[in-house]
Amino acid sequence: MQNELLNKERFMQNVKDNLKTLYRRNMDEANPQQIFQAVSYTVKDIIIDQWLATQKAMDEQDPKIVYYLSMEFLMGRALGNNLINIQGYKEVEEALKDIGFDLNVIEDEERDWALGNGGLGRLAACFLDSLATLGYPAYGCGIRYKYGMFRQAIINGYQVEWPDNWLKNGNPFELKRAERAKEVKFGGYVRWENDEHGHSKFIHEGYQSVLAVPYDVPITGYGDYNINTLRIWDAEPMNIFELESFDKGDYQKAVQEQNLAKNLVEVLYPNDNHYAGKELRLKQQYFFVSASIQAAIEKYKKKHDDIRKLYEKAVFQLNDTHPSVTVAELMRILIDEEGLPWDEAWEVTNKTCAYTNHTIMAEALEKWPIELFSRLLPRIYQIVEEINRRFVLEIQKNYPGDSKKIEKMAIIYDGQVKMAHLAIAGSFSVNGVAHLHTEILKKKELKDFYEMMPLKFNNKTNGITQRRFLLHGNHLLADWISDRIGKEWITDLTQLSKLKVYAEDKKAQQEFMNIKYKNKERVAKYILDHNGVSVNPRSIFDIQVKRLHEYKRQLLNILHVMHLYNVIKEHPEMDFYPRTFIFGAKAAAGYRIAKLTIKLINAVADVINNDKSIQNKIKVVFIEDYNVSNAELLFAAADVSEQISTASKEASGTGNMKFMLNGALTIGTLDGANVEIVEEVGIENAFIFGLTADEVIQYEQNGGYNPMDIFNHDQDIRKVLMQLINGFYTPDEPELFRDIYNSLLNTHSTSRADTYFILKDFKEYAHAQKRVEEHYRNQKAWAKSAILNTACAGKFSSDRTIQEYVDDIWKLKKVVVDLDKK
Ligand code: B1N
Repeated sequence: MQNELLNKERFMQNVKDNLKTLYRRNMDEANPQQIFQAVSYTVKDIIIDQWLATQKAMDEQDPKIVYYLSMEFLMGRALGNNLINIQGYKEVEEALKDIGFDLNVIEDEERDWALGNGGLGRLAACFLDSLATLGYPAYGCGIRYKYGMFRQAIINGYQVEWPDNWLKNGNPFELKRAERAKEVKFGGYVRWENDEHGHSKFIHEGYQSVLAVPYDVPITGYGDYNINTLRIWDAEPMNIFELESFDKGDYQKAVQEQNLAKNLVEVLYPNDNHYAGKELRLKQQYFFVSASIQAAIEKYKKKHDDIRKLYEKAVFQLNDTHPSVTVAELMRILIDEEGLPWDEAWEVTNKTCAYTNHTIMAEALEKWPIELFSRLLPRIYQIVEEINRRFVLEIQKNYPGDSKKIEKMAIIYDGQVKMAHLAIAGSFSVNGVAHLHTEILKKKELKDFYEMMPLKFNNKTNGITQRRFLLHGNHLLADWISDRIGKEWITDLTQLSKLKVYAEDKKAQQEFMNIKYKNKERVAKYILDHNGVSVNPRSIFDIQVKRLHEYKRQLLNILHVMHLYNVIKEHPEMDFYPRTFIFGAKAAAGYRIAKLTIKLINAVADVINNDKSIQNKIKVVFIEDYNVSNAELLFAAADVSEQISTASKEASGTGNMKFMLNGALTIGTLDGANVEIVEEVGIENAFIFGLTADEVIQYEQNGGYNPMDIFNHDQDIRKVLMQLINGFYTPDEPELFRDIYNSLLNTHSTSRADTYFILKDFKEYAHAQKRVEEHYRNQKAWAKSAILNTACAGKFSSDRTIQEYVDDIWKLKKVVVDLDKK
């Protein structure tokens, strides 16, 4: 085995032993779930030694640690990934095959760890993978939701949500650390008291407590022996015993605390790029932040007495504003518990916190009503008030007499606590997630902050881990690449540029397209099994998978499919290259128009897929329950990657990078990281269309545009739009898609017509799609572009992103792990 810790015979013996201890079964009596559990425990045993060795090395070397604070970690499955990272995948696959089991089937027994919504949560997971692989000391800090992202079923074309009871069969990789539990306090009131030296002190009383109990999960890095930790917090009641006796303690309070603990971590809020303002959400935020910061400080104090130097050993990276209450919680601990004066506490806080912004969507901005915030977190609110008072003085100093600046920049204004402003004021670094996004932050969204503190601002273009999204998700391509350029790309993705010499090589082109074909066959089978629809792997696989959101414009895609269908029906003789349009998307449970868009896609699919007259020229498929695991299959099988957001709205995107890495060509707008993708691969190897970010912003500042002009003058578009309201796709309910029609053409109380410029970009999109078809007809030209997409994806490794965070923000040193010392 490549990993000398792994010995095939010993590995299988351990699997057998685990089967016996866990289930009293022999191999030949075990079912796939039981094998999954037994194999996972065996892998965990191997990992544990390396984990301990890393812990020990950390203890000795006492390095600075990054704490990546995030409400979401969209991990996907652990088993396959861990086998890849400890370099034992192929060997375990063989060993299982010897006894008649398929590792793929065993992997499918694991539930996805869906502790996140979409890009933001998956980014956090990719970062953990890269941090461990590069050997940097890091903790992921999050919440152990009992129910993760809901599971989606499509019933009669509609999305139906099912609870994601992911822990039902237990989690073989987690470790409960009851001894590290922390108390977190909510509510109550605060009063002053003088201590023995006559200093005034805050006393917090009448609060409710919960016990935050950490579960540690090992994060394997590829190759070397570095194992980091993801620490996710569960909530338990503090005073469980009081419940059992009526005369002991405060029964009422005990019941309340019991309920608080039960509700706190029950479920992940299924909103992406949207803030709902729910009280429980703020509780979740403070809960995991307080527990994580307490644990970090406890760790620091084991080795150091001077809390004023905390920043030398710890940095708190805030994954968007969701954990930005960190700024105030750290101040609270430094002042109330560590006894620092305000100025010193503020200096420490400011040197320890850093903030990443992930979106400019106005509806995602977190603003808490003062009433709610101060009731839930009375002491934290006092501190925020004082931070705000001093920050406003700062603004006044910079802009004397300019009350507009205060209005725009204050942390507390208009009855609300603005979490982004708190995060910016309290951090030494503020970064965006792609070049264009950071420029928009500086010039528009956060302009005032940028002007007052330009040095804080920096860009860190997102990335993805090639270990999961190529090495694990696309074995065939991974092997093909390694055969040509060696295996270094696994930990240095820039090596892929060595593939450029194969772009025009006939044999290489053939092989590359054959691999794509095999991956398309795999997805075709998945679609047949799950959707009962048969699709042709020789057709162009055109894929849009991501959360459903109006700004991502799945609607543009499906309206264009409707248009193509019209054209084919009108011109049956026309030459048309067969295409399979694949969608996958979850809509937030309360997002009406998004859910209606899912219904539209499925209604269109029903009609088109069953129309024999078009001879399978178009198929439309909606992948149910899009998640990290089926995403891995889809990226590997894509010819065309749909990245068609309204320019300026998608901060970065990361699916775009996963498709590119697997050799898909992008059809997209100049938005987010698409801009950088095109920079790397060349505009001739992508299909770029539509308004630019500057143009969109221009229109927005002038009150939009008039979609009616387009409706009146463009017959193709008019025909498609009329089909939304004439029952063409849903004869029983002709009015079903009226709201979509209205969103495109009518001005509403809440927004302009066609807020996302779908009709404005339609013609150019259709034209770009024609270019896709022409390009695909020339298989050599296509193969060349596809190879170049993979060859030019080197920049988009999260290893590169993490190295930039380390160099510019975190200033970490690698931990050297000596396995013999375990
Ligand atoms: O973060 C990703 C980016 O690649 C995407 O472009 C961006 O849309 C995504 C509130 C969010 N931004 N904001 C969120 C998620 C959950 C929530 O409750 C906002 N997600 C993104 C990684 O940078």
